[in-house]
Amino acid sequence: MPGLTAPSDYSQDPPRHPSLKINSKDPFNAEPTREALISSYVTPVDFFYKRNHGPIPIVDDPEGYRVSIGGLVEKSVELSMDELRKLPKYNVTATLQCAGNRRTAMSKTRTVKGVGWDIAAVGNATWGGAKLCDVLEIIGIPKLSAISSLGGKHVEFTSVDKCKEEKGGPYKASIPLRLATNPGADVLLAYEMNGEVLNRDHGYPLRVIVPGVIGARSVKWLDRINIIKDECQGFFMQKDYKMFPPSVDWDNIDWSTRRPQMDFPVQCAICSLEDANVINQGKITVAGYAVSGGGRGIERVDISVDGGMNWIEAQRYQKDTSYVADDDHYADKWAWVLFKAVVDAPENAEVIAKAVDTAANVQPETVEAIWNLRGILNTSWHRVRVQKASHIVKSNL
Ligand SMILES: Nc1nc2c(c(=O)[nH]1)N[C@H]1C(S)=C(S)[C@@H](COP(=O)(O)O)O[C@H]1N2
Ligand SMILES: [Mo]
Repeated sequence: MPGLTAPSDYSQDPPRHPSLKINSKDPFNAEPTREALISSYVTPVDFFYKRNHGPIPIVDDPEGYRVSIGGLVEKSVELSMDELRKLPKYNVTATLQCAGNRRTAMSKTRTVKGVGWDIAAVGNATWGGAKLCDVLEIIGIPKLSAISSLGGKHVEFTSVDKCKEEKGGPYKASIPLRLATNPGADVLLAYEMNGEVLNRDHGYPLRVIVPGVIGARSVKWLDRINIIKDECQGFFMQKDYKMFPPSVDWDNIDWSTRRPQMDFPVQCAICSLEDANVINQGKITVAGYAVSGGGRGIERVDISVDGGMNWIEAQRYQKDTSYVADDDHYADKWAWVLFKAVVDAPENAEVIAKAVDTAANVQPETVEAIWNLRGILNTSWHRVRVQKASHIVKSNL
């Protein structure tokens, strides 16, 4: 597509904030420190995790850039950024979370394959752009459609980046048409992040944001949007980002037995403490984030300082808690909740957090119960072991 190209090496990747913890340099995969992650409700772009599978594409001609939209429909179009900006603009605050968030901890149970992430492969941004359902109307697909006139049931997003998993081809993924055409699902073609033009790492000039769904479906650097019959056949839909039971390992895996993961489950993590923090006697602050997928909000966050015998409820914070009556939801339904509890410092114990979402889904107690060979969706109770002594990481809540 004109305007957008992909380098074949990493020499033209953009500069990044030096405080990020780099989990892989080429491709660049990095997350903020725990402390930085909860220092603000809306995650600054610099501290937002970066998850790439190849070198960052370059927009050589912003005026000439077009995204093509077509496939199993009678009409196809090519839209410029100017044309996209003329459509109604929406700002949606949504938490993006990589399915690999907390993978490192899962690997401690049994080795898993994938980039090692601590607990910060997640961020909460205000995304600005056009709704995908409005764009699909231009090619003749009405709102709330499950199938297009020519039999398409998925919307496929294709980028231009060169990924080794795709044998040098571009990253791609799809979502069901019924999700893409649902105005309430808030699927965006985003060109802004936190009120600024998207930067290169996060998808400049245009990316998809699928709120409540694992980050892998929010394709960056959009080249084409195609209505296709069934789900996308790309690597990241078929041979990755699927949830397997603990009994499946590399010698007995059959990828075709599982569906591509879409919604993420209820999740939370403590960010004010590091493992093996040595703490003062007295009070400690247990603070972090909680989020659930599919538009399910967070009902409650429970904290224990005695290994899970006794629990207290944490305070929760969201920016906008107003109720939207016409659609029966809270304004921040896609966004995380920050939580905080001030508790007596334990002698030498595990501090635990677990969240409950609005559907009363809970996090699993152990990582063993949800171990899977790709190490995705580690949503087990978040545990931090602290010891008594002299240093504590302060929370900025
Ligand atoms: N084109 C493209 N889109 C992509 C990816 C990618 O490597 N290439 N990574 C995906 C994954 S796995 C995640 S978690 C999110 C990360 O988005 P971020 O880097 O803006 O945080 O982008 C998704 N979209
Ligand atoms: Mo991801």
